Amino acid sequence: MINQYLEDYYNAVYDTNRNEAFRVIDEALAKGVQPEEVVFKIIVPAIDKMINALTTDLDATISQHFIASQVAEEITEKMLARFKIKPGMEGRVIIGTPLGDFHGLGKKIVAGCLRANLFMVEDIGLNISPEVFVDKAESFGAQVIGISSMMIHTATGENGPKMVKKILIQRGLENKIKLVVGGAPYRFDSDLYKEVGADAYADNGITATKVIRELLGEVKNETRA
Ligand code: B12
Repeated sequence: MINQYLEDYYNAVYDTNRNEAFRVIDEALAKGVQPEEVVFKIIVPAIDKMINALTTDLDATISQHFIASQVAEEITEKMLARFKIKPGMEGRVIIGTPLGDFHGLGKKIVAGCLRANLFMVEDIGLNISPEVFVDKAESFGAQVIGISSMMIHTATGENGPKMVKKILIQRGLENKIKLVVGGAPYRFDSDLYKEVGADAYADNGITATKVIRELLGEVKNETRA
């Protein structure tokens, strides 16, 4: 039954038909599908499928991905409120784009995937200065800062991840708050994250969840030691 809903939901977002996507989810819930199942068995696999479609299907477009991520985020937020286990169990993450970078879609998808996997996520928006990244991480109690850079200069420049890392070190926070990066430049050079001082990198929302979970494990071990 769930696989049918997944297919219907995916087809709806693929056709950028928001109303139909919401209708499919409402019907699934009415037929007894649990909020957790909606997120993990419909929403997340549909995003995953859309990411694959973008790279393999020449007919898939960025606007389809955009609608898919917006709908996914809205539904995920509604479902999280109905989860039996409350969000935040996995840890706290802030995410944003660095100064000069207004590409917000990748960040939104990663935030949606993390929320769907029980992380407490604060999306701090676009064009964020290094100081604000660290200030917000401290005030939110985040163990991980995520920076999404879509352009080479915002990934490698002095006002991006490099400066965030420098500030973390200056404030003695580098073992308490880990830095993870993502976005187009890192997909072309999978070692670039090390050059910008990040602790890790991930190339999509699903792998981001895995990588951030590992970083949280490191923070817990280092805080215990
Ligand atoms: C859509 C787009 C735009 C839109 C952005 C709309 C929006 N609201 O986001 C608009 C039209 C506004 C735009 C503007 C510009 N763009 Co543009 N844009 C793109 C495009 C086509 C797609 C980016 C995108 O959304 N990808 C889809 C998302 C889902 O994929 P993703 O971002 O990679 O995210 C995934 C992973 O990377 C990962 N991830 C992403 N972030 C993070 C963060 C963390 C922490 C983790 C773990 C993982 C992770 O998970 C995500 C989900 O799967 C790219 C081309 C490309 N192929 O990337 C150019 C591109 C990024 N743009 C480019 C340029 C040059 C510009 C402009 C300067 C153009 C201009 N002359 O005005 C401006 C700059 C604006 C600015 N200052 O930011 C260049 C950058 C070139 C470079 N070498 O630096 C690119 C590569 C196009 C090109 N080939 O020239 N752009």
